[in-house]
Amino acid sequence: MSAQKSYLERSKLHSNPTAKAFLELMERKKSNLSVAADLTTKAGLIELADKVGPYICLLKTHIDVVEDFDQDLVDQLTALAKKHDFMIFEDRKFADIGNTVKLQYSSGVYKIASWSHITNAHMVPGEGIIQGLREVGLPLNRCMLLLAEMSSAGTLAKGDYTETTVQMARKYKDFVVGFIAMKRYADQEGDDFIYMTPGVGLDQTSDGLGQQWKQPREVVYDQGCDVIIVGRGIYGKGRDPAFEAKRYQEAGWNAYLERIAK
Ligand code: BMP
Repeated sequence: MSAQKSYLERSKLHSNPTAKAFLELMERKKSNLSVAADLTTKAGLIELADKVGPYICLLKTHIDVVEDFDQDLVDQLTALAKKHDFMIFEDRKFADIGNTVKLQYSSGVYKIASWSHITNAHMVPGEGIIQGLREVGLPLNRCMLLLAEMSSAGTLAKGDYTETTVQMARKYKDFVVGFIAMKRYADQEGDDFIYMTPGVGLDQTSDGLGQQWKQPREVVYDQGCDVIIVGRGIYGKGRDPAFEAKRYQEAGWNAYLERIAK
């Protein structure tokens, strides 16, 4: 079971170079925290990334909400990723046919594939979506996650949909390295998926718009997931992002240490 292995042990066996580097980074930095930086200005996003940078393994962006996006934002985020040693995950949630997602991933204003180490997609269109993204991403050493489940109330991503998503990930595991999921699924021979879980908050349980927040320990220790994704719990109104990021880093890492010691 990969849940019982350390990130370092898993990195040694991983076949995807970016997933391998990501697992090494988590161990080196003692962080399984990803900050969901849903900010709408370039200055705000850069300031947050710089403040939380020392505590995170992954910066998760929604680049299309930034009102004054430009190439300089990408350059600055890339420089901050180097300075603080984190990776970037554009949470694009692709959901179209293979040919269209190829264009959305490689081209347009954002050129996501040129800077985002990891991206993700819904399986609604069928496996062509993976094939399209893979054609663009694999030569650039990128990788992706599939949304197998969601954190929001009433999500349709469950049951057979989740199971088929896992099968598709197994079929394309040179490029699909993990899931957005609420729990770890049963491993098969050769599986080592990275499980990332949004909807994590130490102080609140819901936002009135369907989001459901769980405790880091519940996610990492009880459910066996690898990365906690935290947004408003860190940058929300009145919060000190560096202080909160450190708090979540410790909570996530302690839960991981407890898990591998099981
Ligand atoms: P917050 O911690 O502020 O609720 O932010 C959660 C982040 O994770 C958001 O960026 C959201 O888009 C993302 N997310 C989620 O909340 N649930 C999912 O199932 C998948 C997500 O990507």
